[in-house]
Amino acid sequence: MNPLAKLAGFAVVLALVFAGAAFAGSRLDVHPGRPAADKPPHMGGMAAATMPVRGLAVSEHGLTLQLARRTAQPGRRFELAFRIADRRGQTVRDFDVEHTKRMHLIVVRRDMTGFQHLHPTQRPDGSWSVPATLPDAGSYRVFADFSVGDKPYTLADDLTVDGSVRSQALPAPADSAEVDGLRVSLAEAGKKALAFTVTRAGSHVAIQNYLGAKGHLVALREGDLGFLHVHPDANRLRFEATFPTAGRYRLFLQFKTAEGRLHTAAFTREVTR
Ligand SMILES: [Cu+2]
Repeated sequence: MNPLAKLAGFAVVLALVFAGAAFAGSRLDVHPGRPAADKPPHMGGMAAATMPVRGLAVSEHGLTLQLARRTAQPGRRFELAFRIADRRGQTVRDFDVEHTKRMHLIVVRRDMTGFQHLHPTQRPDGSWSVPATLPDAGSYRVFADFSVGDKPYTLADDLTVDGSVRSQALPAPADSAEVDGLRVSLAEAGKKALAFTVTRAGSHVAIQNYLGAKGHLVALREGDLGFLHVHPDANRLRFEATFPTAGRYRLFLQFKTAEGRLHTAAFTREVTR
């Protein structure tokens, strides 16, 4: 969308907000003039285009994620296939290598359980496919994270697993997590960076490279599952991540220990302003 269209759209939204406020004011005795004094938060510096949140849309900047199917059976292995289409509907074939892969696929249920990080293989027609099993029923978010022409994209769509759903509340915020007998702790947690340490029974555990860095981190915002853009550090288990808003985020940290096993530790992080 060009900036003018975006601005026009925003003006319409504002008009609707104010009309709604005026209407609410007439019934609820709220001063209709009040909301105008407070600018919407995203007008205060960071334009929508530069927000470090992606993964909210199926289509962005001319590219569209097209899942081959949007339903699956619980516990039954299936081919999770998709393609990336350009503006003319053609399948995109050329992808940049990012974190040693040309396509990263993140699958997580809407309640942020059942996290999976998959690397699909590209088929001769340019589409992608990976075998997947989703053990539990529910609505899943599927994020395709890739780069085309040096431009990063995270496009997402929903995939539903039929059956009765037992959704789980987001775990309380914590500074450490236990996984596979390891303790993973947040050593540094600022607004722009996160660093972790890994120990076993109090002793430091050596980790080896995973996807060209010391680890891989996916951070999702509670509510809309907004996908944060995160930069890994080549030498340490440290990531540059900017949290765009106050609120709770779920962090999925993946790293490989010396024996080659991949571990995923999940944390809830509360960000205040
Ligand atoms: Cu990946």
